[in-house]
Formats: sequence, C-alpha cells, structure tokens
Amino acid sequence: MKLGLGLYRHMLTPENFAFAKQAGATHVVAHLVDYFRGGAHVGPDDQPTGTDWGWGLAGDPGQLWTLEELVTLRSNVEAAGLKLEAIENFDPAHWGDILLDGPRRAQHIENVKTIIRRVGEADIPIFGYNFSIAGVAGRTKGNYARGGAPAVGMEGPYDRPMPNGLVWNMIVDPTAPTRDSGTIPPATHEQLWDRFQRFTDEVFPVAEKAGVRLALHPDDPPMPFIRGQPRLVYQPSLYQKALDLNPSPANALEFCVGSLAEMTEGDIYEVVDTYSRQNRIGYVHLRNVRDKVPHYKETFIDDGEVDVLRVLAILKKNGFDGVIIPDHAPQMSCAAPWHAGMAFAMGYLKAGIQALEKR
Ligand SMILES: [Mn+2]
Repeated sequence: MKLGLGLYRHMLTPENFAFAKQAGATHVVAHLVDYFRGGAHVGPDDQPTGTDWGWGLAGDPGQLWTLEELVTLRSNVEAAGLKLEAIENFDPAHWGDILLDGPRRAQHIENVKTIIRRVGEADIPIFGYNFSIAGVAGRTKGNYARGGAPAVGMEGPYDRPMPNGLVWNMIVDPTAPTRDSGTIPPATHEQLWDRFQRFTDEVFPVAEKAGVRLALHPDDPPMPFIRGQPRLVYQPSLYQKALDLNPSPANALEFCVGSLAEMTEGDIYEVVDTYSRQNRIGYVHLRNVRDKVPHYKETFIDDGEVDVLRVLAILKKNGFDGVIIPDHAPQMSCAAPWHAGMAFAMGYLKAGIQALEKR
C-alpha cells in the first residue's frame, strides 16, 4: 500500500510537493478545478465550504485542460521524487450538463472524452470523480475535533433549492448570482441513475482505450437528497449498483472511507472488505468521523468511530496495492493549520502501513 497526498489546484507548488515527500508520501493526487476562485472560504488552504452559491466560480467552459498542462504537472511532481497517481474531479463548466441532462450534454460528453484521452496520454493512471448534481454541499464548519480543532460536519439536512447557474456546487453562469435566476427542478433517483448509465456507456470505452480508470467517489455528504436533488451513492450497497452497471475495467472506485462511515446503513469493516476484495478500488480517501448523516462530524484520524488501523489491515489482507490519501483533516492551531493537520494524518497512516508491511 502506498501513501499519497491530495493537493488543491493552488497548492500544486514545488514547496507542497516537497512537503508531501517529507511527510512520507510517494504519490500525489491533484485537483485541477479551482474551488477557491471567487468564493467565500474560511482559510486559503482549508477544505472548500462556501455559501448557498457554492464554492465560487467554475472554470472556463471553452478551455479544457491541455495535454501540455497535464504533462508539465506530472513532470513537476516527478521532479520532487513523487508520482502523479490521479487527477481528482471534473470542472462543472466542462461536464455540468451531463449531470443536469442539459442542452449542452453532447458537447460535455465530448469534453470528458477529450480530457480522459489527454490524461491517458500524459500517463496519469486514474481520474477521480463525483457524479453528483448538488456536489459537496450542506456541510457546516465548527470546532468539532479534539482540542477545539476546526473541522467540517453536518448539523441537519440541507434542502435549499439550487439556483439556476449552479452545478455541482459551483457557479457555471457568472451572471446568475446577480439576478433572480430561478431554481433547478429536482430530478428523481431514477433519472440520476439513467444519466449515470448513459455517461458510463459513452465514456468508459474511451477511458479503457486511454488506459485511465475512472474512480467514483460516493456522495459527500451521503444524504438521499441534498438541495432537493437526488444522490447516487448514499448507502454502501449503491456502490455495488454502480460497479454492476458497467463491467468495464475502467469502472473503479474512489473509495472514501469517511463518506462510507457517515452512511446510515452498513458496517464499515464489512464494506471495506466487500469492495477491496473485488479489486475495483482506484485509490482510497482515508479519514475518520463521528456519528452519521445528517449529524456527523469529521475528527482527527485516530479519534473517530472508525478503527483506521483495522481498515488498513483489511485493505492489506485483500491485496490492495494502490494509493491511500488522508482526504480531509482537522486544522491545527499553528502558523500552518492545513499542513500540520495533514502531517499528523500522514504520520499516523505511515505508521499503520509500516506496521502491516513488517508483519
Ligand atoms: Mn472523500
């Protein structure tokens, strides 16, 4: 098992690559969507939180990530002695109408195919994604973690309808927040699964050919509905439905232990065992939580309800040989709250992995 670090777009710097290496990482997962552009956020490096208008502005709909950009990123990561394992998340400006079944859907399918081909050409093996209309929305921030450390959680459902111009919790129409744009009509679970099925049918053959595995993140937070919109994978069994829908080897999981542990059904150790045995995990998000939706809270990695060392042992037993990243971590009181939180999580995971490898 390999240890990695996930970095947001504005953090893809030589200094942070060196930090990852120093913290024991061998791999990096990179976000190319800029969640911090024109939005309201707590801190410059913290997890995006945002407002009813989401995290801020999505990217340029006409400008896809170029092959050159991807190759340069990989080279920069490799220059620090690390490997670029995955790109995480599509830009809502590039693929939003696939989620909404909107008028630009055909163009957005072409966008996704182009991006996947380029990712394959740049020798990046995995693309992580979250097939979600409302995206990561409805989380609150508080001094929830040990010692009053700031962390995210939920304090009840979030049902405020999505305004037009917002997709996957980012603004794709920059003029929408300044006018009364109306709201997006709620879809049904059946419609969402139909959209997902069509997406997999059209995109997975291209991904297979490009040598890229598409790794599906479960819903964060895993509620049946957020902002009136249905969620795809909000119980552990729905992950199996997503795998069974399309047998392509490109159909993989961005296995988020924290989100799975927040779900109201299932035993997290059985869930880890079930999915790691199938050899369909692209990479793992590993963080800890207390309680279930809609009232869970994120915790330090040693401090929640999940026995993270037991999770590592199950992954090891089932021969998982991919990358594990800490996902999120509470912020620690010092000059570098994000880095300290991550370094703590990395040290804990590193020790857990080493203890297993030595056995
Ligand atoms: Mn996650």
